[in-house]
Amino acid sequence: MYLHIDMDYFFAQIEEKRRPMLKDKIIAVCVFSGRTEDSGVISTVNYPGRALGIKSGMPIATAKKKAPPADSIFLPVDREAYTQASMFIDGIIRKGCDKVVQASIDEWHVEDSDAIQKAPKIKEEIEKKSGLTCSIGVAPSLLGAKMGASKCKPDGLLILDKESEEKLISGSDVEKVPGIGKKTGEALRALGALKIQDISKIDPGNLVETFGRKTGSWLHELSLGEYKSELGEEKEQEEVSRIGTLKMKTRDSYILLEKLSDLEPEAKEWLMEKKKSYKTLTIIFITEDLRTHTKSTTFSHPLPWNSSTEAEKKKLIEEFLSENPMMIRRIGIRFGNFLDLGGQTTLF
Ligand code: TTP
Ligand code: MG
Ligand code: MG
Repeated sequence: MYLHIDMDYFFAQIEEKRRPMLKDKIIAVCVFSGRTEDSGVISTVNYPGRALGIKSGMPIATAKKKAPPADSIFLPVDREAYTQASMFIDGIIRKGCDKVVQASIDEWHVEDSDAIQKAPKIKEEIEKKSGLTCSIGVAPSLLGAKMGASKCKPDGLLILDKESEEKLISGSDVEKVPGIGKKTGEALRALGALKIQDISKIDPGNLVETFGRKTGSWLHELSLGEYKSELGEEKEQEEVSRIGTLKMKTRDSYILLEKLSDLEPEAKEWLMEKKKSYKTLTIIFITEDLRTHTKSTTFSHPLPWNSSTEAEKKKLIEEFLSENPMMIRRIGIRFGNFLDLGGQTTLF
């Protein structure tokens, strides 16, 4: 059996947990682009906000028109906090199950013969330890588990057997099935298939001709109730970072550099363990208005984890200070663009 675990209104739920008084208010997490005060899009919103039609990807200005100002708060993304929460939850899931693939920042795929027993326990454990709710679908296929989780959101658990899985998928509107995008959905509708089960009436040859061999045969199988599942490959970590709060707001580059030196060894733990080198160094600045800014440099040659980057850090800090007049509240360091050092372990 497969499990699909997806956190509920993830970024907004983390913000809500930090500010329990706002629980019944509209909490929208925003990607501010900085061009004007309201330029940018909604990253996610809690359920009171969804009830008013606010959703991910919507321009912030449009969302603000839908939300009464007294009842709503628009916050900037705090990616570091969400990544930390995601890593913490990842640890809880891996402790309970063997075959786990993290599919996105708030989503996990699990294959487990004991899934039905484990699912409620994992859900409870996540909530107890992180204070956050998730929704879990359990089904004979990963597609069924995924659709089950969406169906029981928020704070739900839905266990499907073969029969109820097939009922859910075959009775679903075509565009509600993960993997069927807007274009494919429209083309299927044009061929007369509104629901997955209707696809079985389309000649398979016609499907292959319209959608290509891979998608065409996948759609045909889907309509017959054949759902193949693979957990897929786990994506390797692409970057590591640590961020810290300064004792006081500052623009003093010496203090900023000192804070970075504290954070750097923690950020590099994973690099060191995996003997990786990196090509990109990023400094993260969170200014007094709580907005996040970054400054990066990419080296022409990969640097081993233990090389010194004092000069580059200083340069990035000075560049930032010259462009932005605000005080800095938190600062962080990120390493990315990894390369294996292979046999060159003598470097250490
Ligand atoms: P989702 O799991 O798609 O959404 P969600 O967790 O906010 O809500 P749901 O309860 O329906 O699962 O995405 C996880 C996070 O990814 C989300 O909290 C914010 C971020 N995100 C964006 O930044 N932009 C987007 O367009 C989407 C869909 C998500
Ligand atoms: Mg989610
Ligand atoms: Mg998700």
